[in-house]
Amino acid sequence: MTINILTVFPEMFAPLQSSVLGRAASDGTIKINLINIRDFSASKHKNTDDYPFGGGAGMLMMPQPIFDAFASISEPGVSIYMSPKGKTLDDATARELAGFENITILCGHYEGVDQRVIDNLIDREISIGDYVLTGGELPAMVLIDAVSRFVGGVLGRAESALGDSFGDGLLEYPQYTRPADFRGMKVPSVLLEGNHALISAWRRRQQLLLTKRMRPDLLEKAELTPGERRMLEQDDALETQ
Ligand code: 4G3
Repeated sequence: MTINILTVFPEMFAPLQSSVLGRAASDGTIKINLINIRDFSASKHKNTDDYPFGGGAGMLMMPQPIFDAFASISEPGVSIYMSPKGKTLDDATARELAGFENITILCGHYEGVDQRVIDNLIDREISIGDYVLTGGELPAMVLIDAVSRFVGGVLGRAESALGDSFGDGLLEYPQYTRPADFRGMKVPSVLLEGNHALISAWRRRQQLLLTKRMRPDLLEKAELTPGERRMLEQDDALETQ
């Protein structure tokens, strides 16, 4: 997958060279193509922003440098603007975007971009949550990380995205590693006894109880058996562990 990123701060994307995404970039599984919008400014002082028509606080990114930067991309694929007005990123959107061979992400700064950019160049507006940041760069990195996990060859067997949280619409069960007793804090005994049917049942129950306690909204969409729905109705089942 090729990910084109249009930004005035390409240096902010250094974290993509680390860890799992750094490996995916090094071995060519994911190609990151950073495009500095400022390089396309036609003005003497290489400006990329200007005052909004009609007045108001702050600055807007001008259309010309963004249109010219976009036109320099040979295969933009699906184009995305990171925006507080966008559809909130979720697991399903990340999986869907992982199916594209090319994506192009526009990062806005100041108070955003001229509306003609969005109307003429952008396929989808995506938000990472209901808050405003100083730029779209951190949201773009969040999107890239979430999408990359579903691109074939990015995660190894140990990191597999298949069985993890949200795949089944539920929160992940609690996990423990050695020692079995750390300063008197004990690992639940069922996990030490080697009965895999009991372990699976315990983990499923933990997922259900934790999701009901922390994110009851997720239970509406999750696939639960009638027995599981009944179990969650009982008030005395609400205590986890
Ligand atoms: C205001 C995206 C700010 C308008 C971008 C762009 C948060 C998100 C910006 C605009 C951002 C988000 C840049 N902040 N919630 N800042 O995904 O069009």
